[in-house]
This record gives sequence, C-alpha cells and structure tokens, in this order.
Amino acid sequence: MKSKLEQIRKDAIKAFEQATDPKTIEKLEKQFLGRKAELARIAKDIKKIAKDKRPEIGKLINEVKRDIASAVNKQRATSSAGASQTSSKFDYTLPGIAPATGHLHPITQFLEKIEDIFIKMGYEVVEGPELEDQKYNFDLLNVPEDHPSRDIQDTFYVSREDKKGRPYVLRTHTSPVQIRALESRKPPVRLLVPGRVFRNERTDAGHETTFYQCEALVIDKNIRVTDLIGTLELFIKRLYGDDVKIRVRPHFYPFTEPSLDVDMSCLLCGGKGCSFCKQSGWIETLGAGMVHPNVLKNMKVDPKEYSGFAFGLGIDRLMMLYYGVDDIRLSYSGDLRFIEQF
Ligand code: FA5
Repeated sequence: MKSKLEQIRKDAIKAFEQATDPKTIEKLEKQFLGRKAELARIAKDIKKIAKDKRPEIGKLINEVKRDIASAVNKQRATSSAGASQTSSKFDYTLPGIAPATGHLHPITQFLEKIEDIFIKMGYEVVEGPELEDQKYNFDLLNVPEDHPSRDIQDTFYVSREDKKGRPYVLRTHTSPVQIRALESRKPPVRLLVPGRVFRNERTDAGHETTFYQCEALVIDKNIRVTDLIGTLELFIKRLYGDDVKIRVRPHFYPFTEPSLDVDMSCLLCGGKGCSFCKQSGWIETLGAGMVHPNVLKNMKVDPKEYSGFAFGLGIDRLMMLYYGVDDIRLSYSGDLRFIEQF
C-alpha cells in the first residue's frame, strides 16, 4: 500500500509539472484529488487495512494529499502569471519614453555666456523695466523731444502717462538703465544690463520688433576711447575666438560723444556676403561711445572728474553669428524644430 501511495504522489507531481493551461490543471486536480480518485478510494478503504498499520497509512495518505494540493496551487500560480504576461499588450522589456523636459532659450543661453565674460572682468549685472518713462528712455539720455534721432527708434507707446502727460514707451534700448542705475550708485561703476527691447521695425532676416540688447557702462577717472575699443575687442575674441575681425565706424548717438558703430565679419558666409549681412560681409553688432557730458551731469556725475564709455550689444545678432542661425525671426517663432536644436 505504501508503494502505491508513493507512486500516486510521484505521478501526480510529474503530471502537474507538465500542465501549462488552466483546463489541464483542473482536470488533473479532479483526477488525483477528486471523489473518484484512487487516493480517495484508498482513504475510504482504510478500515480494510490491519489496525496496527492504519495510523501509518492514514498519515501517508494525508501527506500525499497535501503534496498533490500544493503541486496544484503552484502550477495554477505559474500558469496564471504566464497567461497575464502573454495577454498583456505592454512589453516591459522595451526602453522607456523619456519625459519631455524644457531648456533655456538659445538667447538666454547665449546671454549667460556674455554675462560670464563680463562678470570675470568685474562687471555688475543690473536690470531695468521694459515699460519705460520717456524721461529715462530719451530725455536724460540727451535726446531732446523734437530731435530726429527719436524717429530712428520709432516705437510702441501705451496709454499710461508720465508727469508731463506723455505716454510711457516700451523701451527702445537698454540705455535708460544707465540713468536708473546711477540713481543708487556712485562712480567708479562697471555695469552690464541685459534685457528685452522693442521697436517698430519692418522685419527681415536681421531685424525684429522685439529683440535683446546688453548695455555696458563704465565710469571712472581717466577712461578713454582706447579702453572702450580694447574692452570690445577682448569681449568679441573671448566669445568667437581670435580669428574674428571687427570694424569700427564713426556714428551718431545723442548720449555718447564720440560715438561708434562696431561691425563683426559675418561668420555665416565667411565675409562673402549673404542675406543676413545684406551681401556686405559685415554685421552691425553694437553701438558704442564715450558717455556724453550732459548724460554724466544727468547722472549727477561731474564730467570734469569722471569719464566713461558705454555700448549696447545686439544680442540676437551676436547669438545668430555664434550658432549659425540665418534668420532672426526663428528665435521668436515658437517653432520647436528650431528651439530643440540648442
Ligand atoms: C542703440 O540701441 C544704442 N542704445 C546703443 C548704444 C548704447 C550706443 C550705449 C552708445 C552707447 P542701435 O539702435 O544701433 O543702438 O542698436 C544697437 C544694436 O542693437 C545694433 O547694433 C543691432 O545689433 C541691434 N539691433 C538694432 N535694431 C535691431 C532690430 N530691429 N533687430 C535686431 N537687432 C537690432
């Protein structure tokens, strides 16, 4: 009897190990543990066994039942896990999809490079308002009300009015921050003013109605035009490398005397001429000059004691030359195919 029970246990465990689908498992369960199973028949006939052998055989019957039951459970668990894996549409082995993350706009990234260069030269970074009082945007910068140079910066006005009843203006350049910064500072100063400016422009590859400038202002004793040109040359070379050429032209700005415009060789066409540089091989990148004595006076700085230089970089154009972008309008298009390249 003992060997018979051992054989049932062996057969049952082997059968369950090979069973993969739930139906076969159910059938085998009935076959080995059901009311008509051989094991059930042996248990029923236990009284026919000699009395002294009954406890041992009874114990073995229970053990075999328990082992077969655990083989049933084990096989059910394995087959249902397998079933859920094969029926699921989700492939756990595929690489995940990285969540979309944003990054800084190329103009901001580029501005940070510029700030780094000037901070290393000892400049302090300051900011000012985008909606400006005409007093700061024009008057205190030595631009009289009826002066034609206001027309060059023909621009956007809003309904808010200043004390003289004139509308506020979306600032046309970062220069008004020169005046604002000197309201709370005394020379010597070295300031850098990054910011957004606005002009009523006809847009093309090199002109936008909204763009970025970065103003620099240095006031100290004995500051000369050679300090200005040397600073600009050092800045441009640190940014673009030693091979880039710059060209300095006389210009007129009411707030500087003398005034200059500084051009850079066009890095997009290598100086041959393209639509960005209007076929000239040069890009006008910044305006500069020695701070006009009237402006120093408006800053409550004595022009007999101090002198200074200032310049206003056109960040968009410098950024375009740096990265090889050939149309300024791409920067503000919101087109992700452009933005995602940086
Ligand atoms: C000014 O805005 C002066 N405030 C600069 C200055 C500061 C001169 C301090 C002297 C002392 P200008 O209008 O030239 O100057 O503009 C300066 C730079 O801004 C230009 O060289 C050009 O790079 C950029 N810029 C001007 N207009 C546009 C525009 N519509 N789109 C893109 N960049 C422009």
